Amino acid sequence: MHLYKTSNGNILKVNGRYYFINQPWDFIINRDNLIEYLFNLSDEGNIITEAQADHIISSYLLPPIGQQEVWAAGVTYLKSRDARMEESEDSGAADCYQRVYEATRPELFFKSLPHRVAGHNQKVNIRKDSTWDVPEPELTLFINKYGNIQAYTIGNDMSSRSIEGENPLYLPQAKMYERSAAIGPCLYITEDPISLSTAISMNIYRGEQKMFDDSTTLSRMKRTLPELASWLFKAMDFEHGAFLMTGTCVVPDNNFTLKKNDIVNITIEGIGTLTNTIWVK
Ligand code: DO4
Ligand code: MG
Repeated sequence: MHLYKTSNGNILKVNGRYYFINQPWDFIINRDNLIEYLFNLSDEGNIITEAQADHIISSYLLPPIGQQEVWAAGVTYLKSRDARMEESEDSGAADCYQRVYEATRPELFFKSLPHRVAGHNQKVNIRKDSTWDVPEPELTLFINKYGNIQAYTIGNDMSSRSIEGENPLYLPQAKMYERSAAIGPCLYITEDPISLSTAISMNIYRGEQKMFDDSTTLSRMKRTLPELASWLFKAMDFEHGAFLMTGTCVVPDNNFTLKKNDIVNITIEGIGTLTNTIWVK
């Protein structure tokens, strides 16, 4: 099932039917057995037509986040490890990416407060003091306050490769700035954990021209999703739950950098497509 947050209330899509859910977002999502709760709500529910749902979603959609922090994992795929090692060759720091890829403890970093997060069809930024910028398509987990994964969404971990490549200690500046994180378009809630054969793809358009198009599957991830969630919750409480981007596995060639007005589309099978336009901060 899919849960959309809008400024006109929340919309639940279950088995091709749409329900209007007028409860506060964090109250709905931050619980164990979210799927059961939503099934029960749809039983009692306020059913609406597909046309009504389409209108609300296309006019009033918000990122599917309340008071949660957004965190991110890094170097969880070989592809990401290799890209970081290449970009940090001159700084002499390539080795730290190799070591974190192999270590028991994953790389986890704070990404964004909710008010800086962009949603579907909104702008995300590249920094004007950066010369090499990429989007990072990432499966993103919603983990409730008990540390249990309850839902999935699509994340874009916008990153400056020039700033991180200069020195890994610049990671917070490469990764955290206004609208450097996007999530959406909705939460995807499933009975079973998401399948590792799920496809994740990204394309980038500059005007009519397709600049990049690639896809892979989640099976290439080095770590498990519960493992990443448990590291995040090891020494921190999240009263409202948290979002965790799980690392990138699709990286444009080294000669590619984003430009203003580029359009980035990230698709994860079963969840949908997250589209963002590039802007400059
Ligand atoms: O080490 C830097 C960040 C890595 C990252 O964001 C990723 O692998 O997705
Ligand atoms: Mg990333």
